[in-house]
Amino acid sequence: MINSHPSSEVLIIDDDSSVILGLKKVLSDIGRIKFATSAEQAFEIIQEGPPDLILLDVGLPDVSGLEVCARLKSCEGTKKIPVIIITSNSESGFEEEVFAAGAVDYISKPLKPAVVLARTKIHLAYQTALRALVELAHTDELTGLENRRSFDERLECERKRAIREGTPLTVMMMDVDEFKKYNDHYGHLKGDDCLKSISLATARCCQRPGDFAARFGGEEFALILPGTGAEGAQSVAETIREHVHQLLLPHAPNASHTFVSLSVGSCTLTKELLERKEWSGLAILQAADNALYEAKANGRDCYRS
Ligand code: GH3
Ligand code: MG
Ligand code: MG
Ligand code: MG
Repeated sequence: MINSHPSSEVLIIDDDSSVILGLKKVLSDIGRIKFATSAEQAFEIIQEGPPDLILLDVGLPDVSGLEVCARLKSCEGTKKIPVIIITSNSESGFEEEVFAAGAVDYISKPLKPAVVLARTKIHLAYQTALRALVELAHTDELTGLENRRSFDERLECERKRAIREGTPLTVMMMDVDEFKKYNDHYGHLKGDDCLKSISLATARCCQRPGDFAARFGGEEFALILPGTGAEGAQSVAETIREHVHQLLLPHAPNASHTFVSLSVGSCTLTKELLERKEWSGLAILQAADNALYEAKANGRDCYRS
């Protein structure tokens, strides 16, 4: 079984301080325990940083625990935090209400320490496994960059944001020049090392908050640069190309350039372009890819937009 993360954080929300003290003792080995005695206090704590799990008493002084749970589940920033309801209510129909509010489980009062510990551990371990799975599904194995799936999701999100907020958006495609020759000369393992070095150099050049770098596939990389106009895009492209030049990776003897280089193409959507027509993610990618094709046709090792 997968264990919970050792630094898991559990928030206990209960107005009965003896329950909080008891739970703190039972859960002390799991990680950090925070507590709140009212819903208001709980929301303040959650806003500071979402916990990994919430143990939530139904009978709170200000609002019902079920209402708190429903509120957490309706909010984007908190809906993924698992909530276990603590209750002394054994009326029929209550179980249904607990799950309808979005809780993952419930524990009956009087609390049995072993049961609380077991259920908490199970849900934390599930959370840890889920997080690992999501990360795995979004990461390129070879380079550690985001993968194509992750790129598609982010592009859709940033495309909508750019339309909503009228801010520019740049998408950049980068392709290693004559990489087939590199592989043929040095072999695939050295080719892989080369792709890793280029990824690292690329990631180092995309440090602005919101910048996003992915391995698009094969020897192609793609960037999403929200809030970046044409001038900024050119600067990023030239910086990355320069960093890759500085790696001084000798290319195959039959390649046209002495060192490994990148061709880069980009598409910048300004407010005006976004207003003129509906841009799908595919159309943006196509425009960036056309620019990349132009860079290739222009002799490679250059940038086109
Ligand atoms: P161009 O300048 O026109 O882009 O030429 P190119 O040789 O780079 O383009 P082409 O599409 O003909 O070849 C891409 C090469 O990239 C072929 C493929 O073996 C190599 N490649 C793709 N993915 C990987 C990978 O994960 N590892 C390694 N080592 N090579 C890869
Ligand atoms: Mg209570
Ligand atoms: Mg290619
Ligand atoms: Mg190539």
